[in-house]
Order: sequence, then structure tokens, then C-alpha cells
Amino acid sequence: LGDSQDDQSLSVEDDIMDANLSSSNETIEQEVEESALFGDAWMDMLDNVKLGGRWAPDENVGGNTEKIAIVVPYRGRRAHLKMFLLYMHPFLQRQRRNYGIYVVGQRGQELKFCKGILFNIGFISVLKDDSYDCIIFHDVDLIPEDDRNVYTCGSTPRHLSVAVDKFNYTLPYESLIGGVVAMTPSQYRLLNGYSNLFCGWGGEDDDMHKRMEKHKLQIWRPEKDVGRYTMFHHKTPPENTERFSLLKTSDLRANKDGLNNVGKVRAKITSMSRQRLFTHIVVNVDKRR
Ligand code: BGN
Repeated sequence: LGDSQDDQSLSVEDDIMDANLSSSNETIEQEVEESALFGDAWMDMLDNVKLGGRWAPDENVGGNTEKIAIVVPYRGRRAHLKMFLLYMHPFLQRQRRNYGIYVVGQRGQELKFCKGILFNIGFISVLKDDSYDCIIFHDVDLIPEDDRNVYTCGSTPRHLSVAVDKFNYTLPYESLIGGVVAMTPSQYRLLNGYSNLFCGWGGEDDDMHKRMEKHKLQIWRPEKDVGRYTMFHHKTPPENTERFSLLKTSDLRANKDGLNNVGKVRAKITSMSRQRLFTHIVVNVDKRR
């Protein structure tokens, strides 16, 4: 599925897209770019999706009332985003979910990618946008292979990506919760969201697992033959060299580093725009960190 060469050429376009975001006709430029990228035939296939990446089953057919937001942190992986959207809309519709897809981009290239910050800002933004019952924190490079892997929340956090092809469809270690996780707003608030301190590859998910342990939240997982995912190929982004030391202080920080201080200290939203297949939230992360 993944083609790294294609990906590299497209990431240049992405830089330009990021640079253009502050211009006044930002949305128009993006729409033009987006339709060129997808081609009209693909757009037609997904023409039932409402502006901003929303869809709900027809109530008369006995649809699910639970409202689900898919929150996807993003930077510079345009080819992945395209495939993700083309796959996920039909997948979620086959499951008859009432859903919206939100892509949370980090502005600029000078800082490492701060996934926890994007998750926290994404969480706040989607709940301002609508009354979602369930938030699914989703990597852009993971595609579910099995329709029985139900995108829903439960009485406890649900870790859905338990069998990824990259790891030969096994869970590399028991406490891994990276990839795709579904939580209700109250579960996420109890955990104080993700840490804002993890920038660069690795560790933010392990920190989240420590939060779940601290609050004695069990993790629900699907069977390994159901929670199967294909991961798009890519180079591992610049790693977070601080992650080992940060993980030693997870428990001490959990109550004050996360959802409750993300807006004040670390980041703010610069724009929220409705695209054809997703709602695009752009986040400016504080350079000083
Ligand atoms: C782990 C990473 C996770 C990542 C998984 C799967 C760390 C912390 C080291 C103590 N954790 O090694 O963030 O999701 O691999 O790729 O790097």
C-alpha cells in the first residue's frame, strides 16, 4: 500500500500547503489541491460524505446513535492521508457509525512532531464542534483490515490496533497501546489526556499507558484475528531522545501535564476548516519548548 517515493514527492507539496495556511484564501487553495490529488472519480465515490468529513446512517434504518470523532495527528504524510481517507470513510459507513474525521496538523517544520499536544488540542476542538460520545485517537498510517473491528467506545479504553503487519500481527509488548485507541470524553478527562512533553518519535503512548495503570483503568482489546492492521511504510521520524527519562516521571506529572495545561502552556489552534473529506485543525506549537 505505501510507496515511500510517492510519499516524498508529495511531502514537498505539503510544506507549501503548511506555508499557505495563513493566507486569506487558504481554504480555496486547499480544496483545489485536494481535488487534484484525489481525482474526480474518487471524490464521486465518496460523495455521500458531508462537508468536513461527516456521515451518519439513515435513522430509519436503525442507525447507531453514538457519535464518534476520529482524531488523526498529522504532518507531511499526504499520500498516507489520502489512502487513509479513501479507506476509512467506506469502512466506517459499512459499520454504520455516526462519525466525523478530524485531521490535526502541526504547523511548521522546525519542531519535532508533538503528538500528545495534537491529541489534546484535537480532543478539545472536536468536543467544541459537536457532542461526541467517543473519540478514537488514530495514527494516519494504520488501516484496519477487518470489518468486525468495531469502532466504538466502551466502559474502559479500547486499544484496537493489537495485530499490526509490521510486527507480524502480534502485540510486541503487553503494555503497548499505540496506534488506535478509543476513549470516551470522561475516560480521557480522568487521565488528563496525553502528556504535552513528548515531541519526536516514541514514548507518548507508553506514558498514556502509565496513566491508565495509575487510574486502574483496564484496557479492552479485540481478538488478534480481528484487530489486524496494515501499516504504511515510512521512515521513522526523528526520535524523542528524552523519552526514556520522561517515562521515569510519568506518574509524578500525570495530574498537571496534559489536557489541563495544553492551551495555556504549549499550543493554540490557528485554523479550523471544512474540507470535503475531513475537518482540518491546524495547531501552532510553542517554539520555546
Ligand atoms: C516502542 C515505543 C512506542 C511505540 C512502540 C511501537 C518507546 C519508549 C521506550 C522506553 N516506546 O518502543 O512509543 O509505539 O515502540 O513502535 O520508544
